Order: sequence, then C-alpha cells, then structure tokens
Amino acid sequence: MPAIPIIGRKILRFERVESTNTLAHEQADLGEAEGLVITAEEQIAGRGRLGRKWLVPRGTSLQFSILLRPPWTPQHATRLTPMAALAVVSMLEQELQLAPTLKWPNDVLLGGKKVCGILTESSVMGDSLAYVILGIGLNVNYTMRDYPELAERATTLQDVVGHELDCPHLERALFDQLNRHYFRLMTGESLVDEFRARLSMLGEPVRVANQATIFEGIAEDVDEDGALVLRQDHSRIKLYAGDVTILKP
Ligand code: BT5
Repeated sequence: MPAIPIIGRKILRFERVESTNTLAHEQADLGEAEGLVITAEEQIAGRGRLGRKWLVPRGTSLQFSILLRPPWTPQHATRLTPMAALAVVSMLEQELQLAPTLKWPNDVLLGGKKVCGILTESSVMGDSLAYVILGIGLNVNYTMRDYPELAERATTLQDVVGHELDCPHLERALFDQLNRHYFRLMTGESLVDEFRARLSMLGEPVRVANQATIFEGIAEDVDEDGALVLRQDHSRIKLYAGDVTILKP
C-alpha cells in the first residue's frame, strides 16, 4: 500500500452530470494531477463501451471516474481494467464476504450476473500515454426487478445480500483496494494470476465480437496487459477488446 494514497486524494462530488468520465477528461486536459476522482449521484448520459448506456437510478450506487497518469506506453493502458476489476472483487470479498467472478474484459459478476462495469479510456500523445480515465459503476441500493430489460443479466448488491448497504463505507473500502492494487501494478507486481483465477471462461469455447469482426476459439489465457489469448485451429491471437459469449455445445 502506498504511504500516501493516490486515488481519492482529491474528490469532486456532483449531484447530476452527463458522465463522470467526460468530466474527468475535461479535468485531465486542464492539467489535474493523478488520483482525482469525479463522482456523481446521477449520470444522465452514463456510458459503457462503444457508446452503450450505463443506467442507474439516482443516488443508489457507486459511479465514479479516476484520473491516472501511469508512465507507460499506450498499449499498457489496458492493464488498468483488470486492476480495477480485482480491486472491486477484493472489496466485495472483504466487506461483504461475497465470491465474485470476472467476465473478460470489464465485468464483475455475482451469481453470473453483472454487478459492476468498468470503462477505461486513454488519451495518447504521440507515442506516450497522456492519461487514463478509469470509470467504475457498481450497482448497490436498488433492485433489478424494476429493470426487467436488464434483470436477466444484471444484479445489484441489494439483490444479492437482501438489504441496503452503506454506500460511503463501500466507496472508502473500494478506494483503499484501488490504491492497493494500483500500487502493486506500479511497483512491477503481476496481477494476472489473480485475474485468471476469477475468470469464468478460461478453457471454454467462446465467440468474441470485436466491433465488426467475430472471432471464435478457445479462451486459453489472459496476458499481463489483460489481453485475451484465443486459441484457434492452428494459431493463437490476442484480443484487447470485445464482447464474449461462451459457446455451449
Ligand atoms: C460497461 O460497459 O460495463 C462500462 C460501465 C461503466 C460505467 C461507469 S459509471 C462511472 C463512469 N462514467 C460513465 O459514463 N461510465 C463509467 P459495457 O461492457 O459496454 O456494458 C454496457 C451494457 O451493460 C449496456 O449496454 C447494458 O446492456 C448493460 N447495463 C447498463 N446499465 C447497467 C447496470 N446498471 N448494471 C448492469 N448492466 C448494465
């Protein structure tokens, strides 16, 4: 753990924003230091990957964005998504004694349903990484029964534990875990074994939709950058983004 925690050393709290990721980009471009957190009670244009919507009722959940400036080349930015996913997992294990699993690349699941999504957006200048915005949405105090279009594949902590939880406490615990895991990455520790151990799809036949291209193969492994290693008939390919479906016989 760093002597002085980086993540959350400055927190800007808003009632209502379009997207905390958008605000964090603006602050990054204004020169804000690493560790800034932007959080909001309500996002009117919360987003997932590829412009998808992230929908959460006002004042119920954790939804925030962190500005990070790791001194890496742009291709390493993808390792922040598994870092954040493991921080969420550790927080849920330690605070609530839950047993989350992970779906590559950016979902934390409880009972096979998505309880948390992560959106990592990088800004690149020339050959270097200017900054990364790590957006995290964790569903807490509402029930997915009110959202039938999501209920089959999504859940909330309230649905899992059966009662409301203390959001500020969970937020503090999550910042602690994010600081711990970010520090481990920055000091050269590998998180890949812990990520692998929670991935539900390794060894399974999968289909990965990556924008317009569909790949099929065996989900063999993940690498240090969080890339999925897909084994095909005579080759292996690495994928850095996409949506995975496990192909059941
Ligand atoms: C994600 O995208 O899962 C990334 C979500 C990141 C949200 C955070 S909140 C703070 C920060 N500010 C932002 O604007 N965003 C970040 P993706 O894997 O593309 O999943 C998006 C899909 O998840 C949607 O198309 C829905 O099907 C589903 N979804 C939407 N809202 C959900 C929710 N509350 N819980 C679970 N699934 C949801």
